[in-house]
Amino acid sequence: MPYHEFECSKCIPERIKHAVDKGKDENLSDALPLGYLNTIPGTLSERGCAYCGAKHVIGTPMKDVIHLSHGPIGCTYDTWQTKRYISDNDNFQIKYTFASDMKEKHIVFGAEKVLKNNILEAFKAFPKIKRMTIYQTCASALIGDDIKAISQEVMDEMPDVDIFVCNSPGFAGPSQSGGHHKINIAWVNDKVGQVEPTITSDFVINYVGEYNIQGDQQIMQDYFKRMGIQILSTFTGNGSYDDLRAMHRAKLNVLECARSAEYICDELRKRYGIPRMDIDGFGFKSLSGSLRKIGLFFGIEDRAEAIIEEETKRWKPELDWYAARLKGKKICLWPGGSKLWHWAHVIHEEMGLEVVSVYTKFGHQGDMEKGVSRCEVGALAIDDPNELECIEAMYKLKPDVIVTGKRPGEVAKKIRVPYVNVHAYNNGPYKGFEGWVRLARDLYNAIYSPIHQLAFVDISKDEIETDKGFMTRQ
Ligand code: CFM
Repeated sequence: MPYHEFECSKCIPERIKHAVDKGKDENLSDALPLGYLNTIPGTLSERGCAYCGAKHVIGTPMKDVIHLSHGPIGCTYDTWQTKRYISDNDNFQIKYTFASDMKEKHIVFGAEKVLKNNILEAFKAFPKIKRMTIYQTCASALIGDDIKAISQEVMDEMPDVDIFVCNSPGFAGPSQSGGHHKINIAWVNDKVGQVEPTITSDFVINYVGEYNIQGDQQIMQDYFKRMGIQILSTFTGNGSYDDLRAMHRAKLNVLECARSAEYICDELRKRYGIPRMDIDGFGFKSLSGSLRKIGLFFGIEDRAEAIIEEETKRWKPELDWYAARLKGKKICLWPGGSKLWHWAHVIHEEMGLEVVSVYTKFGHQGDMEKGVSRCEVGALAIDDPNELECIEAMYKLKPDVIVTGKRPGEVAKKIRVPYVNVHAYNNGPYKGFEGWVRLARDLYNAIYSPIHQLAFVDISKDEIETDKGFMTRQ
């Protein structure tokens, strides 16, 4: 059913252009949904802000750093811990969160003094940590506090510390994607080139756009190491601040999430001549192709083939067990940006699921283009869907499972659609051969869990009465 016939599209007619039924929509069949525009006032978007994109997505996975927000406490609190980007540094970066705790009086009189005190206090409290990132927020940006000047003052007084400042307030873009861009550029401008690494291999890479959700990065790192590749830095999952200052010495940038980190790869290519290679760690087929590509680049294809063979032999039977049980089940995909197209085809080809919708919170036009071209005919594609659209679409599409984040996921559960958390994961990692099996297992557990029989709304019935008439199924 075309989206423009949805009841909720009548509330905000401008939203119609943000949705397409692939191959079924008479008015829009040749078009893509509009994407990466400012959120339409009145629609309750599920997007994050540019501060969140800079700090929460990209900055804070760095493991040996005090991450401090210069702003009200809520900004820090809301970006603390929810993504489970673990590290081998005793998870320092997710255990603690730091904020200058701006109050109304600071808005009037300025907060530079309070910021400096906070920086010194934080270093004093954790004397082994000598690196810090500071994130501007809307509040500190609007009053114009000069964070860089304060940081320089501290670095002059304490020569053994280094501080990175990210000026990406919440309003610096239509969504978290604006913050990805800002922090990519700030890092390459301010920090890359400051540390000279020890090179131990002929095959040296930066592994970029990978955030180590529940250990994703460590799984992939294992494959690279078995191929004899030296990983100079990881941007930024399980990443070390000083390793990331040495990114300019890699021979190749291996880029996983192009949506969030293509900017730094493109800059490293321009400034240091390092080529960019886009890869994909999700799904047996995509991952095998990616390892082959890297092998080919360095002339070590045989090492890649050996890993592919060993891992496939080990994990394929388990994947097939789940695929036999997932076959024909309907799935809604609602990630942020790049998982949309990383998953749109492999989840069907390798797990047998029917992809009935592809939504993106903040994907750009290119992300939607790739997602729509890879998913099946009839799938509903929506850019930046709001909660109402999501609920109505679930009533119409009748999915067996939705993969999304916490907020929409909890709503889905209430209408008896099981959800798997693809932002923080249920029981990841989901990358790598074994990770892909874990995702299949979590989808299987979600769909077949008997708990759903106890829910208070039965989505299999057509006459659902709610206080919102439009939720009644046709
Ligand atoms: Fe890249 Fe990400 Fe994603 Fe993203 Fe994200 Fe994420 Fe995501 Mo949540 S960097 S675009 S801003 S793959 S946090 S690890 S899961 S929305 S699809």
